[in-house]
Amino acid sequence: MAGKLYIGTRRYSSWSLRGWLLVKLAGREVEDVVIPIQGGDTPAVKAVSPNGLVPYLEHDGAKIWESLAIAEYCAEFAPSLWPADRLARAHARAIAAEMHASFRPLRLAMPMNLGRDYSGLGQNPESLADIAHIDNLFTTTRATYGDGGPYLFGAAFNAADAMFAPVVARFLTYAPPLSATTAAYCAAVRAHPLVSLWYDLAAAEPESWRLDKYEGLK
Ligand SMILES: N[C@@H](CCC(=O)N[C@@H](CS)C(=O)NCC(=O)O)C(=O)O
Repeated sequence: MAGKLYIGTRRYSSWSLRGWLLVKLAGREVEDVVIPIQGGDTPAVKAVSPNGLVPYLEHDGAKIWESLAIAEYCAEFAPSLWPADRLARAHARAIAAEMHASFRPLRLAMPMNLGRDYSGLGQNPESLADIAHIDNLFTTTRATYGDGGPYLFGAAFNAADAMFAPVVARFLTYAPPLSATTAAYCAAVRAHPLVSLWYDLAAAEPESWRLDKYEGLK
């Protein structure tokens, strides 16, 4: 093992899912260190991570925090994490960066929970505006670059898909209104072997890691 990837409770930690997917897609052999999070200010996270957040990757002497920086680091080993075509690559980076910087109303209204069916919950004008915007991003990206496969840029599940995978997870848990294209994309992401593995590992986590604030939402 050439290092460690610190991640939070898989059931809840959306940013950890991004980092973990990126590291796995890049074929980096690191130990996964799962820290049960308390949904902010977890002392065990603060003790290891430079920004007090997960994911945090230590690999072969490099120390990388922030999921988008992890994406770029992983792409140094696996350049196909970004599309080969210049225009497609620019678009992939733009939507990944937008994901990293935005959509706070959606994230607040629909916290990731991989073990619940919260169909119909979390819809307010701001979260619905985020969802409509993301639906449009998915639809236009698929229409422009997605030929030849089910993912945003076609056959390969890449860094942009990894950045949006936790949004897909929210769409599956909260079932907001979605276009047919986005619903099909969500099904493809959920069926990806690494996403499936993450869901299985989340389902196997101890019940004692569950947090009241994310369970029993109404
Ligand atoms: N901008 C950061 C966000 C990371 C983040 O907010 N991680 C959350 C978990 S999803 C966290 O570490 N929270 C601290 C805690 O729960 O103690 C990134 O892109 O990696």
